[in-house]
Amino acid sequence: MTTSPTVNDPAWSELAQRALACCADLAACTEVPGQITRTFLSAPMHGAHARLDVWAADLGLDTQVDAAGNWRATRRSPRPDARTLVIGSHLDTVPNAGAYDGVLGVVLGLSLLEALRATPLPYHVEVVGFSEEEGVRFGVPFIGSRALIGTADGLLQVTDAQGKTVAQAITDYGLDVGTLGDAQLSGDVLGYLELHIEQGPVLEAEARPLGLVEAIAGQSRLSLTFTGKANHAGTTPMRLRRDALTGASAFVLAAETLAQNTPGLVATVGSLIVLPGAGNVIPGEVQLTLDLRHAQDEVRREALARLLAQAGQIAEERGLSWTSELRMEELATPMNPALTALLEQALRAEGHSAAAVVSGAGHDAMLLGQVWPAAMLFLRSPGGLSHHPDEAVLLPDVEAALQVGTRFLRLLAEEAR
Ligand code: HGY
Ligand code: MN
Ligand code: MN
Repeated sequence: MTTSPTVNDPAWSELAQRALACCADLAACTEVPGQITRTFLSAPMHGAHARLDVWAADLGLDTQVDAAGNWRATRRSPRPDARTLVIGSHLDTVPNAGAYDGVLGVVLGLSLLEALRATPLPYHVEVVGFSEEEGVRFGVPFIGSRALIGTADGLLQVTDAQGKTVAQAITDYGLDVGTLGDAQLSGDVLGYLELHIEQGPVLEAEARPLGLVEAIAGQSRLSLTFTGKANHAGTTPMRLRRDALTGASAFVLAAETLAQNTPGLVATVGSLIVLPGAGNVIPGEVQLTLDLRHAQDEVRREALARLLAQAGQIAEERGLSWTSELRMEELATPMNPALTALLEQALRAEGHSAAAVVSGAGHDAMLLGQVWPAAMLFLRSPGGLSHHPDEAVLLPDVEAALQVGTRFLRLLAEEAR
């Protein structure tokens, strides 16, 4: 493509098809054959990086993998004092994931540079594929984007289910954890743009291909343990039991009830481990996770306080002990007004609604947005489905995102001149 395609130019469709083909290609980089599962610095991530390197090389980009495992490709501006626009998303996935959550945002960053291949820009562009946003392997999300804002050091000793630390995972991948500081974005960052599937039902319900993100909901992620007494399932009368699972179940339902009765609050217990886990043994211990989110931090924090009080009450009534650990809290993050206004201008210029949406899903933009101006563009999620192998995206919506994204980069170039 020598110049940017015009609106109905079939080149947009070709570019969008190439992006989707690249997502399909990356889906093959998995820990579990037949599924898409790619966690922090697992072996298949090497394959994902290698595939992206091929496209980046074709675009003449310099690529590297930083000490946090982030894949990074830079297109340098001819302007010596240029600032840097970062375009990115994450390359890790949840277990048995879809092919677009995170990955699409990295690939579309390259697609936008392809669309503007012949257009000199007054700013550098760095496309980043973050190494860990989901928090699956270590129970702590955003390791990759924390490294870019310089706050990943405190995570190096966190351990995974096998007792391996983040630092060891970095070393095992072939990276030098001693250079983690070099991963931090230095210099003059113009801002951060993330394109991502909505992962929810709003755009589809409003028959819109794209959405302008105004803010990202805050979230609390905890692990809780309820401890009772394992005993014989056949000989122990009900009145003498201290069943950790029935207690944990009461807590799970309490979380659901609170969220159902609090507008805008979502509460999820996504993982629950029952020990010792035998059918004829009364559960002695249950370990579970709690994911709590809301667009207003005070509502989320108050809900969390109420749930922890209920956990204590449930435990007391049932003769259980319990512990809880806050694994992560991210505050609700408004997107940057100026950068978002430019994205809104690009949406309108391309004939799209610019009605804003709040993201219930967390994104790397929550971290980058703490330090630099951040903006997000959503693509419609058919069926509102995500974190599921049937997660999808529509070719025309990808074309629309490329047209709006290219327009945004041009508008930003005019501002940056
Ligand atoms: O869980 C989330 O909010 C995101 O998909 N990591
Ligand atoms: Mn996700
Ligand atoms: Mn994501």
